[in-house]
Amino acid sequence: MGVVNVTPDSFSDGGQWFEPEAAVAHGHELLAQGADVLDVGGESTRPGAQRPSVEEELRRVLPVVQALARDGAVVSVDTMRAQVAAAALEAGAALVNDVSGGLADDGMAAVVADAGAPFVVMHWRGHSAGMQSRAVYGDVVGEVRDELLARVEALTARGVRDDRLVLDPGFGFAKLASHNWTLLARLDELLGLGHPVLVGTSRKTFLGRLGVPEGDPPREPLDRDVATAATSMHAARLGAWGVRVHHVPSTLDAMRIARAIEEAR
Ligand code: PMM
Repeated sequence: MGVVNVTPDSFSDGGQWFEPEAAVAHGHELLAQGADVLDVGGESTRPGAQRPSVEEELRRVLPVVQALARDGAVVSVDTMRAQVAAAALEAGAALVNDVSGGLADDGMAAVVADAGAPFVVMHWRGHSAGMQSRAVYGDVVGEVRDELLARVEALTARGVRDDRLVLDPGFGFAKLASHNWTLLARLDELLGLGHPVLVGTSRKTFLGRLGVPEGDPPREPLDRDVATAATSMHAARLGAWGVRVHHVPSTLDAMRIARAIEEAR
């Protein structure tokens, strides 16, 4: 899954593809590089980011979803708002990716249930402002699993089909670096829940801290693609359904290596 952020302020690529034409061109570039799905989002979840209005979010994502879907791309819309999800599905999006797993907007369950669209349910403990104060776990894997399963139960009770749900541990969302590493190490426990799993580690801060002395700033987001390829390859080898990345060629190369090794066994 290649990321198309139509935002002025995303942490790793904010502003680069803010104009619809640039975002559409970037989507085409990701497809040419080998992405299977394009994830179009209009709201940055960076800690401290201001939420755009619904109108502004619609203005950002709809033309991009529409153009890419019309050109034959499988498009996912990255939104926490039911109204944006509904409009994007109408405009040709094939799936909805909600970092709040339906918690941020009570209307989301009905929209995805009615559309019968696949729905990515990410583990979430609240909006970005202050989310790191909620990064408190006894057993991070057990708690993420139980909280995701609670979402599955709530969503299926609202009419979303169980076989439409994709689970995502939500790397970096209310997680400290150690939580992210534990979730990666024990990803098999989430993969065993019977739902496809999406993994989004791309360019996240915990990767930027690798090999950097304590107290120094993390590496820049654009210098985290090799690390992203490595974590994505790990997830894919364990059986993840998808990996969400900004730089497709590096991760695809890692996937090819994983496959070549597998085939040579
Ligand atoms: N991470 C970001 C945004 N959307 N969606 C899913 N399903 N999983 C993620 O880990 C995730 C996401 C972080 O923001 P970015 O687009 O700026 O990388």
